[in-house]
Amino acid sequence: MPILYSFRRCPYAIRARYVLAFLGCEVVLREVDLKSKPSALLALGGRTTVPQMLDDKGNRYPESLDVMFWAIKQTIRKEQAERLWPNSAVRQKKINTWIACNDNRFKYWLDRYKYADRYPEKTELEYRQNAEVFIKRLNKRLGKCRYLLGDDMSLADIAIFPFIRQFSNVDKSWFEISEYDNLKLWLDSFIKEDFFTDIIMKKLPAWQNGQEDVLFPFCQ
Ligand SMILES: N[C@@H](CCC(=O)N[C@@H](CS)C(=O)NCC(=O)O)C(=O)O
Repeated sequence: MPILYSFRRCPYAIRARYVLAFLGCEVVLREVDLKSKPSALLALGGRTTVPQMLDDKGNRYPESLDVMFWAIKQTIRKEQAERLWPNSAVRQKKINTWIACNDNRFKYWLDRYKYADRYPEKTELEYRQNAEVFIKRLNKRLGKCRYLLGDDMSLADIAIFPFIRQFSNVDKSWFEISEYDNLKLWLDSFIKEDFFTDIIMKKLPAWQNGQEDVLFPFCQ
């Protein structure tokens, strides 16, 4: 069975676990303590960020998107996979563009907004305002349709919502009264579900070498 190194609160790991669970792809889950990474992960060499997956042939999937696309390819839930990653070059390009904006631009400002004290060049408010450029785009788009690409949830939604969850948690009371109502509804449609709280975000102790395997998704 594939092995997934993961960290519960990491937004990249959340999106990888979400797609795996949504598409019913079973893996052995190893919760990593980022301050003391297990030697089995370090021994892989090179990139040791999480999420990181090894399939049963020993192939390595070092990034969250690699894991998500592995699940799309492996799953027997072909219809659901096709909705997440439609067989249309135009739609795939749109998904990639949304994800690139999130990963390459929004994440930069999000990190600074979250840890404004570590980046004294600007104020927390300025960092938030920079992050809000993407927030506004999302909110506008979600005023037109339920998900970023239309009526169906796609890989773009799953790849992005964990980062918006982080954004909303920096100043919860501000976010709650903010003008971003479409975004709030969309975010809640992910994070208020039992699927999210009980399966994706289930708490686990850090993995110890030799312990019994923890199979993920837990149960559906
Ligand atoms: N581009 C990577 C980013 C993964 C990443 O940065 N993960 C963080 C946790 S949220 C991590 O492993 N940090 C520990 C480290 O950098 O050593 C992906 O998509 O998987």
